[in-house]
Amino acid sequence: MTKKIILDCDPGHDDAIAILLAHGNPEIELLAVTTVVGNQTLEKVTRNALGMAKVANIVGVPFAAGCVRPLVRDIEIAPDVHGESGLDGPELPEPTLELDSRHAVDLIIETIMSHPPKTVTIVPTGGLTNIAMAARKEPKIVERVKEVVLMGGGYHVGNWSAVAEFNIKIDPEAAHIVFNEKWPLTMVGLDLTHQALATPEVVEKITKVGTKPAKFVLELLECFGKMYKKAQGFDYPPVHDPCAVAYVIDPKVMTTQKVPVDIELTGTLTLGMTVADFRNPPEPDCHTQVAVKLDHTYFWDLIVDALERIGEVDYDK
Ligand SMILES: [Ca+2]
Repeated sequence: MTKKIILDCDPGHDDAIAILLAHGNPEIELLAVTTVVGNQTLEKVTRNALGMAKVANIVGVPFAAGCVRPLVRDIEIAPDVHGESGLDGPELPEPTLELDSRHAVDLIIETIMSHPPKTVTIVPTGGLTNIAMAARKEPKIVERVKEVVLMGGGYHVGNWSAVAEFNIKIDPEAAHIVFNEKWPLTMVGLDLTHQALATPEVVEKITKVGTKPAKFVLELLECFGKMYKKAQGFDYPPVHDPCAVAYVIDPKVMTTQKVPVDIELTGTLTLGMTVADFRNPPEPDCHTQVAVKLDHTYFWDLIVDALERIGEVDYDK
């Protein structure tokens, strides 16, 4: 049984690698890729997603563009981490895949409702605007999905403020909706993704793959590494988004802990914080859990394996 996912993303260096992992891993059936404003404008991240389809030779999967701005707040983008294009570093090929004519929110709803109950997992790796809109437009999706496995938040650390992570902070109202709906939700936050460092050993393994898509990933990591060093002082870049996909492939790639999580909407210093309440054992109906500890070797081996399976793609042709 493959695991059917909708990847809702804002590529983004780490989103790009999440797309490659989802496409290359045999356990995953990629039903749709949807884009949302985040690391860059909707126009730029959508172009980047389509470019990644070309790099990985993804055909027959609908790609749709979603919300151009957060529900309430002004647009905040992250050029200091992802550059002006949203995917600075490698040269992105001209996309050939055509964008689906549907709005991402409609594609998400139609995809979930047209599959049997509890078979589709939503994997958001950007702000939660599209997912919140989908839950409001068609509330039946909440019972119908298998689960939501998102990259975002952090129960002990932030990156867009002292306590808030970018994906949550840019649209906290959307995050509030998504965390409070009763679907099973796994938060793969900074606590976990800061362990997913692209170390020299990782770079060496990817170099050995030797294909054009692998070289593309190396160029992504090189640029991402420089940006991360400058922006946040990391020696090696944390590659956040594929961690959420890896959890869907095999939950054993990380440990998790059940805990209630809510989103701060009114704090003056803490807006967008994912507030996890560890005081008591979770209630039996607790529907949220957080990712805690990553198996670093297993995680990167999944990425290398996906690249090997994708094989050579002469995407300039
Ligand atoms: Ca992202």
